[in-house]
Amino acid sequence: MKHYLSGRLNVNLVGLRLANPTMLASGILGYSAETLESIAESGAGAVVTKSVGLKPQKGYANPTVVQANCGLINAMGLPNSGIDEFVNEIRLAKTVLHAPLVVSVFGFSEEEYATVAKKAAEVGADAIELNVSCPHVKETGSEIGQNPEILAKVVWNVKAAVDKPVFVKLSPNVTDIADIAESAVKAGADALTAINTVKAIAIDTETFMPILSNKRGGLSGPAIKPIAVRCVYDIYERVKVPIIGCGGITNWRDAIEFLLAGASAIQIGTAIAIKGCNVFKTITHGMEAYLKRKGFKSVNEIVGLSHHS
Ligand code: RRO
Repeated sequence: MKHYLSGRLNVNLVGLRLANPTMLASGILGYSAETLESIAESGAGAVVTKSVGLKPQKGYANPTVVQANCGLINAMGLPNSGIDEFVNEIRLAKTVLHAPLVVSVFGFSEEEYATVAKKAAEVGADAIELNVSCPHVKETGSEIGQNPEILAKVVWNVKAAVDKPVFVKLSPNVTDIADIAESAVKAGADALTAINTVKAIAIDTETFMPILSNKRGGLSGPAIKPIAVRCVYDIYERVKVPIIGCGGITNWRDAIEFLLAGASAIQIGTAIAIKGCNVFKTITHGMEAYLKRKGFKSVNEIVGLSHHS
């Protein structure tokens, strides 16, 4: 792998070799092979696609995104081309990408999750990320991920269908995320991604109406970072599998904070919309300088350090 040089930032994430711990989060620019490759070229250690389901889906009407004070609220409604079309993009991505490709999948039943995951894995996905945490689409996403028994069935079915690592992306919109994490791990999850967006709403004071066409959406960006760090911290205390931190990371210090809380890698989404793709290089350079300054030879040495007082 071109970018995997032996160095301080190298990470082995359940067998996936990342040149550095930054990853493109699902949902941002993850529709085509071309954009996935340009993100990897910008310095991401791995990329995650937009979530794909069994059948094509248009998503919600506009407006689907609204800016909040410290982030974005979105309700896209899982727009996607369906897995039978998307396999072409996965195949193409595999021919051009120099970083691991993670395909995010969703379904409306445990069988659907397994079918989509199997098709993605068969055409070359290096890992599968299960979206069991989209906060605003009925009968999928967090309706699955908020229920430990249903979640376990989904994870179990997917694990039985694919021989690639399975990440489970968790919702913060639950009473105890560590309980949910434990259930996913017991069912076979190889790694956990924490977190998806936080349920939110924005109301237009002139029209008196919610701004998004779906009314409710998911909040991302700096506003949710402390929530996400707490979720990673709680999960790290409960389970042994690697955690991928996600939520409001915009600079190297945010990334380091997630690692200290227990994340082995981190995902970046909203910051790309705000700062552009350079954010990957800015963050990795900052992380490298920090590790050097603190005398660490590998980024892996600081994972979970805040738990060992
Ligand atoms: O498509 C969306 O509306 C969406 C998804 Br799949 C998700 O997982 N999280 C989110 O905030 N929006």
